[in-house]
Amino acid sequence: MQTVKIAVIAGDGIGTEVIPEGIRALEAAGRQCHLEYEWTHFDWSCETYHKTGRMMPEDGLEQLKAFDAIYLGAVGFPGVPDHISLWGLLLPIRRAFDQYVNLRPVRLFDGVPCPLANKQPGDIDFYVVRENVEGEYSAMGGIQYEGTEREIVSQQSIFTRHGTDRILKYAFELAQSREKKHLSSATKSNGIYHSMPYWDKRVALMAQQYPEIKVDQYHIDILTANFVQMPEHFDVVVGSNLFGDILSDLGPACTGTIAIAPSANINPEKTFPSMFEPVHGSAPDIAGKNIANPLGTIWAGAMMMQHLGYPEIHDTLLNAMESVLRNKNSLTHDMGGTASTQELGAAIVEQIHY
Ligand code: GGG
Repeated sequence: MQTVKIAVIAGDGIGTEVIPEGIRALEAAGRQCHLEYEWTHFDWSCETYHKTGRMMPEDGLEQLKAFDAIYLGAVGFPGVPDHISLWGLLLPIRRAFDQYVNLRPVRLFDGVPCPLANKQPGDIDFYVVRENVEGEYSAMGGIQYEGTEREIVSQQSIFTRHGTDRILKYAFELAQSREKKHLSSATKSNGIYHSMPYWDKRVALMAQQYPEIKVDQYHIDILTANFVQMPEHFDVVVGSNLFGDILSDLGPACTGTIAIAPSANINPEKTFPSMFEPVHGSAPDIAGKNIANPLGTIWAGAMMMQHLGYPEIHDTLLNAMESVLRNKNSLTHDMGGTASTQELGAAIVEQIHY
């Protein structure tokens, strides 16, 4: 028996409800492949912040280094400003462990009601590749004349050549591995003077190394319109930290629900543990009601196993998801059903054993 060591941070809100279902599904799929998990739970969250003034202990990142991967639910809860909860937990992990790729698949599944007209499963199947450690997510800048009429706030975005080129390379390689071989890049270079024309220039330069790939360079505004009007057009979409984040909520919303969407924060060199989470946040409005959809977390778990070298566990989980989604009785309310979080989780486990 092989064992993988996973650090679990369920976090806040519905994070604490969906993570147990993810673990249940991973256990069931792992058993079939003679794999064991060693789960170590960390109660780092906004509640911890209230008690200790920190989202995680001072040596939190050091503790996480010992694991093969990190499985995270969600962070953020009313009472703790969002920038404190993100900069106290999620963002330091992404940055310290150089998880510079945020890979977010978008797929329309049979059985999930699609809000767009005339779309069939298979029509929507693409990846958003989000730069994950620099760009607009920066703590650089500041406030002056605070509290006065002259108050000035500035916020800097950071785009390094190293950081831009490595995420573009990942996206080009991914596009190269796919049938359509089509890469779309998101910027706003008519309005954002320095960083976005720079990104466009690096895309055009790298495109020369990948002559088989069709490359489209979009402004983010028309790109979002195209996501809604013709999502079947896309294959691999690459964007900065902020644009990638926005696109990877919009994409799954076009497939019926963002709750199904996974997010893999990857350190491709495997120098550090990578982190896997659902795209969705802690959703305080539905927390405690047992109605959260656990599929984003289960799919994130599948991506974790793919990353750790167990593609058969990934496929088992994805096949189970595909089968369960065809049964309306198993769907949670965001997908038009009435099943609870645990009922949908149980349906996945049952399907794996089937
Ligand atoms: N699933 C983790 C979570 O809570 N995500 C919500 C969120 O706002 N994440 C910010 C980000 O991905 O940059």
